[in-house]
Amino acid sequence: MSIGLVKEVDPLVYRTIWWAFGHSSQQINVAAHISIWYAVAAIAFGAKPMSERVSRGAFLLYILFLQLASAHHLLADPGLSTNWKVVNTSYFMYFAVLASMIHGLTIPGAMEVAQRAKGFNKGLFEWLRKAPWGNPVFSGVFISIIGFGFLGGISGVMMGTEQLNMIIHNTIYVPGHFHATVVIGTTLSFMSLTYFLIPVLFRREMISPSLAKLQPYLFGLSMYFFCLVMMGAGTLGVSRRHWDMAFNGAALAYEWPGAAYLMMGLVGIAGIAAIVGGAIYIYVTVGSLLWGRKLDAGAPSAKFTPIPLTAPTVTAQTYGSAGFAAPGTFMLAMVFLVSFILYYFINWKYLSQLWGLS
Ligand SMILES: [Cu+2]
Repeated sequence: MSIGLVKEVDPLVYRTIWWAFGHSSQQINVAAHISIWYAVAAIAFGAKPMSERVSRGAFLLYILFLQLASAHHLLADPGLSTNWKVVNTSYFMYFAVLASMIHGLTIPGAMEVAQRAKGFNKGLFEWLRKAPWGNPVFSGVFISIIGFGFLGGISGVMMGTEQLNMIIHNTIYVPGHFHATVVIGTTLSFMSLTYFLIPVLFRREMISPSLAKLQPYLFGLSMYFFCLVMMGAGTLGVSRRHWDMAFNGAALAYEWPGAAYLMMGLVGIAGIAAIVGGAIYIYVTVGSLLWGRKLDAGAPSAKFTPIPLTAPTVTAQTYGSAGFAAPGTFMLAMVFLVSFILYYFINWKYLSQLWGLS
């Protein structure tokens, strides 16, 4: 524009290109954190993907369809047709959602198969109960998988539906959603992997194993709560990108229900708890790099990382039940499906009450 080649920029074209790059760049970290989940299944359990071909196919679906989800940023923009919005965000985007659900099924499924092969074969969930919950490499990733799927995934599909988007567009629900995908999904996964990398790559013993064990729980679970109350406040309509939700002193002030203020207060408290979790992470990791006992090449330390050995020596002859290799994971997937359907239809009901047609 300054050298006179372009006369004017159509804001809609600008926004479409902006989000085509802006949303797509988020997929780099999503692909990385999903890869970390696969890596940690192998590191903590010696697990292999249930079907490598299906997992590769899911990554291909990301490449083909995740970028189209960029359109969800434009759902409230005038000038784009409803058809264009719906085709992008409510048809093509679901192929990307399918990919995430495949990863979300096959990674815990691979963990279950590996655990069952080691003999943790009782009932639906012995494999999960006897998982190394004291190992931050595993606990962080598992908290990440559940939070990314249940909080980030379900809310993402709701938001991507053109009509339902009108309930929460540009409210504080939006940061509630993306803290579930990016902080619980990506940040927590990256944190978990560093607990493995510090002894293996940087050859240092962790300085404070008990703090390292606590950290994913404190950070992850406070972020669960943070996202839930933020999405709750957004459902009531609290706007984002404004320092004063009540617009005090404005000519058209708005009275929020008390619950909106309460939930925004809880966002602050949960945020402080998460910051403490983040500070512990920095202390443990940077501290281990600086002051952790040096591990000589090839010499394993008794304290290595807080990873207890989980594998019993006996290998089960058969495992699984009713024709399922991973029945516990299948059960978890059904819980996910029911939550998904309920939440989706509750929001349609809510929309119908906000916007009466008669
Ligand atoms: Cu986006």
